[in-house]
Amino acid sequence: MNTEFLKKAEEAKPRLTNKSHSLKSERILGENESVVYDFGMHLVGYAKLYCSAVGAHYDAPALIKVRFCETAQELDEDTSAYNGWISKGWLQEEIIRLNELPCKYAFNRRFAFRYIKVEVIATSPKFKLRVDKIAVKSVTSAPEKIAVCGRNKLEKAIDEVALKTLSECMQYEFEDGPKRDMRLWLGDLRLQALTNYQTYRHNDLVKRCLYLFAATADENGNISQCVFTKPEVAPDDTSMFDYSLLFVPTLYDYYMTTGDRQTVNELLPLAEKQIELARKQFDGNAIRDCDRLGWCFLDWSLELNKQAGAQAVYIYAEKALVRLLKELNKECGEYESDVGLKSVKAIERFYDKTQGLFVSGERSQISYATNVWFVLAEVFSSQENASLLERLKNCKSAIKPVTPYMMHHYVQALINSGLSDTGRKVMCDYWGGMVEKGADTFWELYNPENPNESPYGGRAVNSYCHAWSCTPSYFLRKYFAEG
Ligand code: RAM
Repeated sequence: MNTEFLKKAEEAKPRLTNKSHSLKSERILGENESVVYDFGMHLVGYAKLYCSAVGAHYDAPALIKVRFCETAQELDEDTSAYNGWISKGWLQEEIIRLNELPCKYAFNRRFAFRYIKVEVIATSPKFKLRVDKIAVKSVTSAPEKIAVCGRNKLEKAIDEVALKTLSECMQYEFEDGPKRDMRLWLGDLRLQALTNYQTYRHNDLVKRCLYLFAATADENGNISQCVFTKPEVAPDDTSMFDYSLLFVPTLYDYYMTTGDRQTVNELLPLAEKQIELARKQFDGNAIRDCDRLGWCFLDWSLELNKQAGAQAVYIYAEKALVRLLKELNKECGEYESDVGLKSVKAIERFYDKTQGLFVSGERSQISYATNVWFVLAEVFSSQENASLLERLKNCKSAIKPVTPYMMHHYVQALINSGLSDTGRKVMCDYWGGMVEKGADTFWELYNPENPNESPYGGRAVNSYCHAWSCTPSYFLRKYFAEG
């Protein structure tokens, strides 16, 4: 652990502000009866239940089950059927005994929710239970309010939900999702930072997160995919090819926004290190494939082959490094020539001239992920990229995005290729689809063709307020502000 960097991260730790919310109720619940409380908006915070016994003197503890749900659909989810590979521990439900009544029961876990469902499992024939009040203290490190933007009702609604999504994920760090995993991931951070620069401008929070990643890099300088901060700061023991590399453009964006030369000078060697380490994955100038799940992320589609997309992310990151070095008036010749070689090789190895699309892996798989990242990597001109994106749209077999993370990159690729209007429409259709389905905050996974999409083996653990889906607020301000 680099203690100097850790100290800098801790110095930039924000204060959380909190707000009180409460709901009163008269409902009296007998065994197997339940009630749902709707707070009318998504909240991240700490809840207290005020309960009392109704009837004769209570002669047994009341046994209740309390569920916290981010969306109305989640209320209908049969959580007992969830058997996926991500821990059941994330399910937001508790079975508790109220030993004395009346009582005030405070949950010590922080929850993310709009709805709270209270179900009585057992009382006794002598008494029933009344939940008199639920009080919630919600928390965030986002500054108060940002004016909503957009040229029509739908865009304004999308912006409002996106702003709320980002602010709910702004805690002591930029969390990926306040329901799960509640921690700092690099891919999410990059998009949160971009959106933050256009909205809340809490730039010290970005700085803190950059230092947290830097402090926890391993002895070779490799940056982990995510960082835990409780009980103390620690890196995850795994890294992903693309996420480590994305440290570079995240640092570049931070510098271009803040001009904070001191931070950037301190973190620059680590940015260079990510490029150096990523080179180990190459045979000459072409990247090797790898079948370990999660070696490179790109998107949460389990059938996606990551080989070619990984090379595109490498080129994208190395170009960001070249730009950053130029900004700092530092030598960048070696990176420039390397990125040239890797780009030529990428076209030779992965570009299928007949189809006019990039293909990946042994089976020459076509996907949005691969092609979009090559557009972002700018191995072709913007005009050529525009035609490539047109061919991609018409390619029926192309694997489509399943997360707002991948959709963000698709919209960005359209904008960069001079197809802003299409980008805006794609954004409105995709994020607007979630708004139409009642989203108060945007989701981790959204596949309009499959409402049950989940890479985890069940959507009960999906997060419905997820950092990487906040970027319409970035697009609307940066590219679509006028007109
Ligand atoms: C999910 C996390 C996070 C993402 C990783 C790759 O489990 O919630 O958002 O960055 O996957």
